[in-house]
Amino acid sequence: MEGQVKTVYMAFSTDVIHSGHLRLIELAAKLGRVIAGVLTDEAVVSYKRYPLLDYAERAAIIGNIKGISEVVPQDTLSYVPNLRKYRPDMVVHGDDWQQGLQQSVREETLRELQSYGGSLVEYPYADREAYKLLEEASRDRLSIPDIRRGRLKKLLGLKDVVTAMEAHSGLTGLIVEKTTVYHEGAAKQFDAMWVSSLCDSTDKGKPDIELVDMSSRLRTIDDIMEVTTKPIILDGDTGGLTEHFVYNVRTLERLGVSAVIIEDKKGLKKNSLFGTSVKQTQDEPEHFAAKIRAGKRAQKTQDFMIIARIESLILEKGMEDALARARAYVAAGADGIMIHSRRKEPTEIYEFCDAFRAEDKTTPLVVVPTSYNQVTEEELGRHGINIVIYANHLIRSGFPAMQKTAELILEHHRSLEVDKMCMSIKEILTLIPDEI
Ligand code: SPV
Ligand code: MG
Repeated sequence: MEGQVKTVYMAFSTDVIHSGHLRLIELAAKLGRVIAGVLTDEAVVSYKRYPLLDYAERAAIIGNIKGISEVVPQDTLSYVPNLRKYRPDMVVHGDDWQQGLQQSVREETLRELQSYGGSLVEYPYADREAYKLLEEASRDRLSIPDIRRGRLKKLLGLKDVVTAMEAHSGLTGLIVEKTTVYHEGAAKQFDAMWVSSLCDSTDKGKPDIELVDMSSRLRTIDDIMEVTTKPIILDGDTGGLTEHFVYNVRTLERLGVSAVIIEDKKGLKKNSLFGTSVKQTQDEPEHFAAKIRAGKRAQKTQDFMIIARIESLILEKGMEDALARARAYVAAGADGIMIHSRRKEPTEIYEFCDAFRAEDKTTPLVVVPTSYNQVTEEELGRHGINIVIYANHLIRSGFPAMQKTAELILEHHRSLEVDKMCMSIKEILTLIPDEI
């Protein structure tokens, strides 16, 4: 209606307000009554770094800025659900979202606005060096051990299913840190990193038999930590001798690792996916529970997690054995249970998780769906699973690509034929910035 105050919608995911935001709000307020959609913590972590301030803090700050009339939560990176709910006359945004990941969010917003006669108003984005430095400082804060360590527990509180992808070097760490996709109205990133014994050993050309010692594992973790901010879950193999494990718990905590997962095997450890085709011995439940208790006593902070991995299904010891061990390990203080299987179907995993959840509603459950990889995270979530680990996929995809490249050069006595498989020289030169 003529003369009626228009409504203007803006979305905010930032926890660092600067003059660029204030200027945009000032311009938006001239157009009408401004509704600020503040992205929930879950929506923020779906596409960028973990917020330093939680939703309530960010909503309170934004709600108090001059020119903002109302604050509402925005549950997804996509504007569409809120546009349908509030039907604003306009959306105001900086023109920076015309490129990159946000491009699809913009297109979707435009389509939705056009469907009911709304319009998009864009102002030049203030790309000041100082703003970039602020963002970098926020990232630096997230990589500080005390801040990074507790993030896995926070994510478990925030999301139904937390995903972890394996990383075995600074470079693969960067892939896990930065890869983002936008699909059907939602952005998605991995939540955490799994430092796999298999991949860490393989990358060093060694077998996965606890031969790569803790000093070397710590070196890998440090390489990853230097260039990333996401929480780290360490594959701690058997945890070694209890007398050594307690020292390692403190070291990992001090470094800012969020969780260690130890498996209930003893003697020479072989990779679980060998199953019973090689000799592997399961530890006595009492002995393994004592190792967990010792680790829990040794830890200094509240937020570090020791997760017990049960190998009963791998070693064909039966469901009852697995469930009894789960009870014993939780009673010993385990902060989570990982149940592993090498079957092609998820049946035994679901049977275990359903039975476990019937008696324990809260202890986080962790799975590694390598052999039963047809299952989706959503399906696993419906069986009470909280952490899904993609345990070896970057090394398994990287290796064949490198091998093929080596073969082609040998075949052709030159490198022209591999060019189409390689990233450009410009890309590799600029992939890692010179400065931090
Ligand atoms: C690893 O990634 O090293 C694991 C998981 O322990 S698995 O290889 O499936 O045993
Ligand atoms: Mg392992």
